Amino acid sequence: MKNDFALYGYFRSSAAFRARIALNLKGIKPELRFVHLLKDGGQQHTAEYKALNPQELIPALAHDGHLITQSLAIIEYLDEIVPEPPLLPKDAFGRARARELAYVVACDIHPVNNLRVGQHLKNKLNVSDDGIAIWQRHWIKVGFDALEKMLSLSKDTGLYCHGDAPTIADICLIPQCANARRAKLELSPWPTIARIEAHALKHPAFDAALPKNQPDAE
Ligand SMILES: N[C@@H](CCC(=O)N[C@@H](CS)C(=O)NCC(=O)O)C(=O)O
Repeated sequence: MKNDFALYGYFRSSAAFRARIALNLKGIKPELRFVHLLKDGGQQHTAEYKALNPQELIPALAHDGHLITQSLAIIEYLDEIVPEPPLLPKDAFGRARARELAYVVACDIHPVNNLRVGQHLKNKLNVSDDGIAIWQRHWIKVGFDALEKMLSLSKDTGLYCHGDAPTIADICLIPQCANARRAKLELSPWPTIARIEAHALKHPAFDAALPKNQPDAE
């Protein structure tokens, strides 16, 4: 395997945070290419970056002449080329459950709270900053209420979302916890989520991926 990884990211981006955790768990140290999502009107919108990712979103991972976008695709790609430690459970039901939990965050909570959604609400629909904050907190609450039940009622939940080792579910959940705090939500209404976050952040792969620990952190 060629060791020529480069990650396009931004310290605050929770989707890039997911990719950073997966890379850390696999022991891969990519070259970091910073895409500031606010500076210059958003560097994700430059012609140079648009040519790489027509979606104008981060993260993107360059490896061995390929460019992969979408954090979930990046995570599963890394898991295939570097199988240990696995990011998905060994059994089919376990894999389905870990993906199910991951998708609650990545497909249902995060997309409606993305930067471009907030910008559209503000610039085109005249929603105030307070209105956008209410919107964001609402969708996090809806998702976390469901996730809390899915986690607390299942015997498959362990120290992490599924069992006692980190999976794709934790890789999505922990960055979303950081987003919740940025939206001024405490995690106390969701004790299982809070417990899993506290445990995960003791793992160096999660801690090193935190926004505050990135070289471009402001
Ligand atoms: N589904 C995508 C979402 C990527 C995404 O939304 N990234 C955000 C940062 S967390 C972004 O680049 N936002 C830029 C914008 O909204 O203009 C993934 O999982 O990679």
